[in-house]
Amino acid sequence: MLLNKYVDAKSGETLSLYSPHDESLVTDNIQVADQTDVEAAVVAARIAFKGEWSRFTAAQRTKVMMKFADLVDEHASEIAECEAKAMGQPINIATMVVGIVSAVFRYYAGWTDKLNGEQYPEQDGMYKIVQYDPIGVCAGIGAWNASPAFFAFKVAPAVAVGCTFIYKGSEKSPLGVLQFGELAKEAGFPPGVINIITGDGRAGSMLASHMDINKISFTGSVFAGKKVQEQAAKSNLKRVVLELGGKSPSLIFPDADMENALVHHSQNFLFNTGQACIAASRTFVHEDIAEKFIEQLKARFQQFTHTIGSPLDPKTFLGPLVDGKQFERVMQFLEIGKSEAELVTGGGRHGKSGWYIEPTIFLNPKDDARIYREEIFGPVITIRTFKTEEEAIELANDTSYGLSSCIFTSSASRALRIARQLDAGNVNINTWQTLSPNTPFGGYKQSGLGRECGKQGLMHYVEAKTITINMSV
Ligand code: TXE
Repeated sequence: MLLNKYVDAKSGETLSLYSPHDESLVTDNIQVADQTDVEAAVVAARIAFKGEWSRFTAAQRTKVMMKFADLVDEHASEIAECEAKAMGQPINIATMVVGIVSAVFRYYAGWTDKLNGEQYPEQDGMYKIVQYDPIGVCAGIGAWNASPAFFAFKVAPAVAVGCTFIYKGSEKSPLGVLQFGELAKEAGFPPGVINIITGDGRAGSMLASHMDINKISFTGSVFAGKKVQEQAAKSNLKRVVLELGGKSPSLIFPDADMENALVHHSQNFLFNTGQACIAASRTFVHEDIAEKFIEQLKARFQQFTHTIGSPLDPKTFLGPLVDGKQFERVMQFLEIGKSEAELVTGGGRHGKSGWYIEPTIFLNPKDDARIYREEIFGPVITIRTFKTEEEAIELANDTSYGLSSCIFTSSASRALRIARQLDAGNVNINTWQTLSPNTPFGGYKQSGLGRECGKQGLMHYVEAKTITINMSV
């Protein structure tokens, strides 16, 4: 989507998309952007940034952002259907994800006239003002597991402060995001403000290394995230925000509400078929309640097997994995896991067609087990037991990731005592990870760099400028 029009890529190359439900062809016409296409998008974004978009008042930016949010809500079912067809996200979950888009755009539409600067009284004859300028032309690269939401987390704060944007969704779920191009035009965004390109890692790499892009925000694997940061440094040192993977811990104490813990470790863990960076896939349960918890969780996982179905069926809760590559990857982890831990339930393919996996529980993985150390990104949870609070904290923090974490206890003091000691950007007490537009989301350690959502997410799209005035002349 360039200058508010859909255009074919100059590359002439296309990608095909197959349904993860039955491997049927969804489309063979996903355009693959090449350097010429990326260049055209950057030029359009730069012209808009310096031109018409810079003349929009804050109130006018708010107006088009709010209109965009309304249009997204009006077209939620079509957008959700695109996601269900492309990556197999159950239609009800996909519709919920689309709801995040309008919520985030409405939240940031409220910020357009509230990012005030600072003023410092005259000292040593100098009067100082700090103002926040929009960074300029920004780019975003998204993953496939919540494509519309990743678009909103990146584009909404950027346009709210006056930046312009080039967005590339994942080649595994490009269709929903492509709908936003038409809606942005209808909402009143001038040509060049929001540009959407499609393609794979090559197009992403062109964005990360482009000399006239001032900032890039990436959601995806640690491997690709490091490549983006490397390319950003080697090109023009563009600013970088990375939202990467996780292998998040969850601690369950004897005084936890058992039903609440079971719901969160079954239904909420299996949400999106476990394809969530925030999934607490390393569960630690106190030894006093372990046997009962594991027995009941096993029963829940087996019940959820009956919710597996077509992504387009509103009754489906568990859909297929996004594609054959992910399916093979998770199946490999299942086989490896059988030699690294005790298989409690699941452990194989569900059915004979489509990328469906049985909800799986592994118990007591070895400390160096791959299923315990690596992000699997599927409906696969590992469980270990612990005796003391200190041991639980040590186990929880023993990972290269630091995205999310959960604590299940009825003691507020214990919850806060532990929360302070967990190396994670998000700590959830008696609940699962919930994303909210007004609080920062991001990870410690190799789970990322920077934050999205909240004021912190906004500040990544401005540069602070200190103006000093000599009051003696
Ligand atoms: O991610 P990739 P994939 C993890 C999860 C998953 C694994 C692989 O473990 O199994 O990553 O998933 C673009 N320069 N997460 O293959 O490869 C690519 O086109 C610039 C966790 O989907 O990271 C796509 O748009 N861009 C994560 C995006 O990066 C590049 C969600 C993501 O692709 C690039 C997704 C490059 N060198 C996967 N290589 C989360 N945090 O939720 C690829 N891309």
